[in-house]
Amino acid sequence: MEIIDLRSDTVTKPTLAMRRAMAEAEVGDDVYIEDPTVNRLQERAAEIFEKEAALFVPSGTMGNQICVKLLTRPGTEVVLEERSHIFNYEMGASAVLSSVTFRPVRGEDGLLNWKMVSSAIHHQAPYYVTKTSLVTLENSHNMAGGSVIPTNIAKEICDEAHALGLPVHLDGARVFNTAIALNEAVAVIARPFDSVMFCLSKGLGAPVGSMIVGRKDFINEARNWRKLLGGGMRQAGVLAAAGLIALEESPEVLSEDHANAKRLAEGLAELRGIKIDPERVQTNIVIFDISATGLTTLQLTAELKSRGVLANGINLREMRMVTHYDVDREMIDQTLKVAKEFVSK
Ligand code: TLP
Repeated sequence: MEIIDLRSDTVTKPTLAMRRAMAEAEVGDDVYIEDPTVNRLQERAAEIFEKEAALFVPSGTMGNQICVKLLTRPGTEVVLEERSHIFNYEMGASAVLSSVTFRPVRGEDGLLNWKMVSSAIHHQAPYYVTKTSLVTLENSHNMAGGSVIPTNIAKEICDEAHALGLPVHLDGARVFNTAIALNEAVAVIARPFDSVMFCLSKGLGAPVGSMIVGRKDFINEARNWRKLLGGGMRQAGVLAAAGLIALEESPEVLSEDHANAKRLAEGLAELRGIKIDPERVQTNIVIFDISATGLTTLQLTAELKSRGVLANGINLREMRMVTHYDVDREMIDQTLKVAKEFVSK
């Protein structure tokens, strides 16, 4: 049975070109900043994002957490969206590493605007109120169905936060998907942010790795923290080689994943009991409510799995399916066929 894995775009396997590049990669010791392939990847990332410098890190989580560490002070608060990855899926790392608390805000479809953010910021509050030190945004927003923040709204949040002396970090794990959806360069999306983390290992298809981009002094500090966290990776050029291919070649094919996600959402919307508005699917993530089917997400996950389709529930009501380059259009149609068997029309 062919397995259709829609659990995440993290499941993508490296392409043949990536594997070849990995085999042939020129390497050195990256802790000495002597791995030519890692250095090249970092230079290219900085160039593409039009930032001063970049750092290759083992994971998106480490990238986000290093930025939170560098942009906050202990005993302060981070304002972010309620469903964001930094808040929900990073093991409370910001509490452990940065001694900060979170002030989550509910966005509309995951989207925050300045009014929502400003109402959560503690700026000129009395001394005994926990002060805000950082705002983070997530674009595209994973658990809000891959929704996208328009650049003017993100820019307003950044500009206003900066006017209060607050930095803004972007969790851009899927910022290349955002760029496709907005038809804008990632550099334009990244411009107003102090730091950006993006992942090579999601839709871009690299086996391992994420990047932080920002100012040179910031990246130098980030390198210290990467080492402290055990992320000094020595001959990491074998990974960076795949990352370079992901960075150069994958962005242009992401639109196929978006078309597949749209098709999937449209098909699911026709099934009785499934609630999803395909119009809201802007990138490669499809989140749908199955509560009216009478099934729990645990039950549907098991049923789909028994027919070769892997997907995850994100709670008892909602399932998430993520498209990526190892899933083609036929597999989407097969997924819909399988779903129809369990959910009456
Ligand atoms: N997301 C994973 C899970 O952890 C939920 C997934 O399957 O989508 N920011 C965002 C927005 C993410 O979606 C993720 C991973 C990360 C950061 C962390 O990246 P990694 O997994 O490399 O630490």
